[in-house]
Amino acid sequence: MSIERTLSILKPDATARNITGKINAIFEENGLRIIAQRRVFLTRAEAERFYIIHKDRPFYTDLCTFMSSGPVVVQALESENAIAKNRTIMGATNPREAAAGTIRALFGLSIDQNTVHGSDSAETAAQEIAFFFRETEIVG
Ligand code: IDP
Ligand code: MG
Repeated sequence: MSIERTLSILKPDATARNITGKINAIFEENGLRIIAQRRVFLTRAEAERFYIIHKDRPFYTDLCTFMSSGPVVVQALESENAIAKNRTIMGATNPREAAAGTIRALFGLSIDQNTVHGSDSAETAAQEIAFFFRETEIVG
């Protein structure tokens, strides 16, 4: 294990319900430090670029529509083993399949409106953090 950084996004369903603080409290209670954070309204083109890896999936259009439908909070989180730790805390993609107590089980509304994004590997974490933050905006 080593200190890692991962990209997190609090999705439009989280900002709409004013629960970003509740979610951040869960990260902090679990030892994830929020070392960069910004609230942004993604353009459709930005959402399409961020999720380009999914461009051939049937849900790509709906995903990009949703992610550009309201404000999001983009964050870099840091801890030991942060990438896998955040995926565990988030829960499964489909909130109905997410383990009890996970963010998606607690707050997710549907497989589309599942409240949080988290990087899934060291490679994507580095790419996704660089998508939103300059090095000077990250204060560990
Ligand atoms: P993840 O967010 O758990 O990593 P991914 O497979 O990377 O899941 O998918 C990205 C996002 O696309 C998901 O968070 C979810 O919002 C949406 N998504 C994934 N699979 C489906 C699906 O089968 N139907 C509708 N939306 C989906
Ligand atoms: Mg993913």
